[in-house]
Amino acid sequence: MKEIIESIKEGVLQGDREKTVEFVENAINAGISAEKILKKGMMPAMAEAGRLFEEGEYFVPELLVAARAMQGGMDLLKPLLVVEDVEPVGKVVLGTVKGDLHDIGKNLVAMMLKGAGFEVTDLGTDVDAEKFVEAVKSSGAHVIGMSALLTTTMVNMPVTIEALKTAGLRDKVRVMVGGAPITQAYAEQIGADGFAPDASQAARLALSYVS
Ligand code: B1M
Repeated sequence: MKEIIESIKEGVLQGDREKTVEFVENAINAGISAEKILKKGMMPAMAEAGRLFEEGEYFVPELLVAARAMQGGMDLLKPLLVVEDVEPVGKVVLGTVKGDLHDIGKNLVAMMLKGAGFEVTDLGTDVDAEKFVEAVKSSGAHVIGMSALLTTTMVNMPVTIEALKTAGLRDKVRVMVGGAPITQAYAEQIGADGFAPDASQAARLALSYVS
């Protein structure tokens, strides 16, 4: 099993989408759980890519191909993590905040939420406050989830919270935030209802809002 997991890491780090998909397929066929493939293989590989970027060994193009390889693997894991065709336990509007194009973590959160039985409206990346507010209005969401990966874009989270207040929606929806630079203290500071450090805890937090 260790070898298969190592090959997945290598596939992502080399930005080889085809190989990554092949290695993930091998792992699934070998009976390794989707969660293990993600947590032991793909996520550590992205963390390593980030470290290499910080050290100046990787540049944006390397990060981009690594992200594409990761996404290829995630597409295979999706059906294993998501429960289809069941009555939703609640509705979540999800997006990466304005100015921010990182979506791997947000996509994982979407998968886990769907796996937990939520109907998810995924607004994608670079989502401004108005778009979040409109989506909450039109979907009647119980929870809004905002993701940010940059210290320069996390400041757009409180902007959305203010816009929800202005629209008279703040009391109707729970606000959940996450992403690498986000902490519990920051969530409290900006008046969010909760923070989750990873995708599975995000799903657990959202469930606590609807149960
Ligand atoms: Co960017 N990038 N990037 N990048 N990138 C980081 C975030 C960075 C830390 C790298 C570094 O310097 N070490 C750094 C940010 C520094 C800072 O702000 N302090 C950085 C930078 C600087 C940049 C650019 C500015 C680089 C440039 O152009 N010079 C640029 C900005 C573009 C923009 O957004 N406007 C940029 C671009 C990119 C790419 C496009 C090349 C690519 C993104 C591709 C994509 O997402 N489709 C990319 C990548 C891949 C990364 C790193 C390497 C990996 C991010 C990732 O996908 N991690 C990242 C370094 C790192 O994080 N180690 C980095 C894997 C993912 C599973 O984890 O997203 O943290 P994460 O999600 C976690 C949790 O955070 C949590 O759950 C997930 C795990 O279960 N979570 C939530 C996430 N959202 C949540 C929401 C929730 C709850 C939990 O509730 C709603």
